[in-house]
Amino acid sequence: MHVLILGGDGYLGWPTAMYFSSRGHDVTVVDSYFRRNSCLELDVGMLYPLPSLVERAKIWHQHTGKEIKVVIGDLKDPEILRSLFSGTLKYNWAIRSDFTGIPETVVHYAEQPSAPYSLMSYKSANITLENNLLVTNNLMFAVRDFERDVHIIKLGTMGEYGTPEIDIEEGWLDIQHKGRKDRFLYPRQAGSLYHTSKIMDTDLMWFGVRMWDLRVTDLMQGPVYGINTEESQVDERLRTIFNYDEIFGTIINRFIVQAVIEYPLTVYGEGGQTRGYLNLNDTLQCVYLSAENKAEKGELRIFNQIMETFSVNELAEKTEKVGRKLGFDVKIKKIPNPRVEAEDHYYNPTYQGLLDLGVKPHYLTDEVMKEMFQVVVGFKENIRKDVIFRGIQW
Ligand code: USQ
Repeated sequence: MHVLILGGDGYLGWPTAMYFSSRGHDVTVVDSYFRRNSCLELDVGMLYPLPSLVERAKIWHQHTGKEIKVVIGDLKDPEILRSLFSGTLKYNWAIRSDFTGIPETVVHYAEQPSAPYSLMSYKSANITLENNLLVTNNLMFAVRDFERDVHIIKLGTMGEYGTPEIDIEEGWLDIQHKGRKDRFLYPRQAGSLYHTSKIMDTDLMWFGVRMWDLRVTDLMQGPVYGINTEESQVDERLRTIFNYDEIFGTIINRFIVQAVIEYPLTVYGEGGQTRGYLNLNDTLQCVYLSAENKAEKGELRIFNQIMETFSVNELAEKTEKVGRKLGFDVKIKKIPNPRVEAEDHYYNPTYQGLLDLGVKPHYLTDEVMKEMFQVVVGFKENIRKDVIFRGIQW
């Protein structure tokens, strides 16, 4: 299979590229370096330095003999996106620089992924909306114009649903109204502008499916945690980008870093906020199995991509327990919630579709947390306290 990974430099993109490549597929990654550049601009630091995308592809090739082709470009520009389908693209790195051809599968991660970033200011809100919607729209039109059979796997987010008082279904809801029935997208009501941009993406894709019979899988993913994957064991320079700051870090990764430097765990508000979580290794399985089992033509297939649910308090207690066993003086501190979100709410999402496809979940066990602690401890000297909490208000 020829797989195009948009956003191939990111936390999920790079591990996905190696995962497909190690299983024998032709992989091309595209990235604008938005995340790296933003980390520099906002001065938020990273746990460890990261080779460039081209360097990573070269390291991967040295160890495995496999080629991941690299394109550095901004997919907001429709011509750049279209060049990936027309063959007029310029690879920044490839062993064989001939065009691999129109991809069978496009994995679309090329989005501004941070809720706090989207609410820093009207400018960052505009950057989020502009990037996320234009890239998605450019992709939809490229597929419409060049090859409608391409399977688009788009990363959505569980946050699109918000925290409704009823069970969350996998994407769709059957509605009975005045004696008649129909099936609609499950109601969406996001808690940040980033999450709102993902709702708009879903709507774009749903439009493309209805108008042009596109094949789309939307993976409604919860916050991901983890550092190592099987492929990154080959060489530690192949590890994914790892942020622990307030803007780009997600909660479990942040809590482990905080515990290592004995910074009181930043529980926002009452800590009853409950979300569905999954291990980085499970993201890879989910995307891979979705690619192997395509959506039908004219189908918007939606899976809820989570493996278990936790409240913020439960995550803090788990981190405290494992950290204490490892000898860290872990403390928990409730701080006024900078976000506008329910802190005590009903949460009962369904997540069966990906398990039915064959995903074997990795759960957040003490052992899994311990392994993360061990990696983080190795970079303890790099951890900056000043980026952990700056208090970006909604
Ligand atoms: N939280 C804390 N303390 C912290 C950080 C977060 O209490 O130090 C709380 C937040 O208030 C929130 C929950 O933990 O209730 C999750 O926050 P998060 O920052 O880990 O995740 P979120 O902002 O929701 O976004 C992340 C990813 C995003 C993805 C989303 C999935 O950045 O790309 O789409 O998780 S979901 O949350 O299901 O929408």
